[in-house]
Amino acid sequence: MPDFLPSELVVTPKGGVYHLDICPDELAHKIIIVGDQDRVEVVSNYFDEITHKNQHREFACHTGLYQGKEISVVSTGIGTDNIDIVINELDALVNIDLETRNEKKEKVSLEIIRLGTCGILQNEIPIDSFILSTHALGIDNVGHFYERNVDIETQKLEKAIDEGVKLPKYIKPYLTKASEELNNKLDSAEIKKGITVTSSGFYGPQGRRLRLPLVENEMLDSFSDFEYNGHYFSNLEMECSALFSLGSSLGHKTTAICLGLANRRKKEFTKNYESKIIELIEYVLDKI
Ligand code: R1P
Ligand code: URA
Repeated sequence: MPDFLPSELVVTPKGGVYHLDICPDELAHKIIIVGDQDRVEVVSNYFDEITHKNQHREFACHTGLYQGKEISVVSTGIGTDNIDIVINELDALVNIDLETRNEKKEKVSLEIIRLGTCGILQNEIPIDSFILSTHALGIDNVGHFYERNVDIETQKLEKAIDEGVKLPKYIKPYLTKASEELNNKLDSAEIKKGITVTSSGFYGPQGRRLRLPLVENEMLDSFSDFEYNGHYFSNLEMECSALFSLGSSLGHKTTAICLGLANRRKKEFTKNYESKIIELIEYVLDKI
């Protein structure tokens, strides 16, 4: 019997993975993931050559060459529920033989960089900054469905956060670390760094109140005020926790660099999205 039966690992008629509908030979091992499907083409316009293009649902994938580097850019849509699908299917493409349905003996470690947008949690970080995640704190629940392997330092930081931040009582946060190797490639003097909060929504779960009252009104301030051994919360978005948690458990290198659109403390929103996202794309393509 194969390792993975058809109900667990769905393979499409063309031999691709179920939601992404990409085949193994269509994916590079260096991958940029973006939330917005329209951002895929903005990135691949920089490629010297495009070797593969497809889209199924919100998952668009363009693979090509950029200055001799083979890169795929894949859209994830919004949220950690989509990241669960994208990371499992990217891993299956390289580490499971889709024809025999057996796990491969030799494993591939992908480099996966999220190029996204985010809200900012600190007065000192201006809107339009580029923010590199050192860790992600999930206040979603995707990471809780999988066994996690967390190093001692991250466990200590997770405990300090558990004791130091105010969350609705039914939320159990989980902390994971970004790849230091990828962060070293992406870092420079102009880049801000910190812990990224990953929420399960854009409004209430990120402390935004429109017409519905929230059960916890101090959450955002308690993130902004938290500090432990030089670690602080820099930004807030909707994908990093599951990306880092599932990605690292599967043996891949994962990180995220995001454009800060909204400063939630200063109540400011950018007017420069179009030009700044282009700057971020050029920055990432040159660094990876
Ligand atoms: C919310 O507007 C979306 O924007 C951010 C959030 O994580 C969420 O996906 O990232 P992207 O711009 O990459 O989608
Ligand atoms: N993306 C988010 O998830 N939150 C923001 O405030 C801005 C972009």
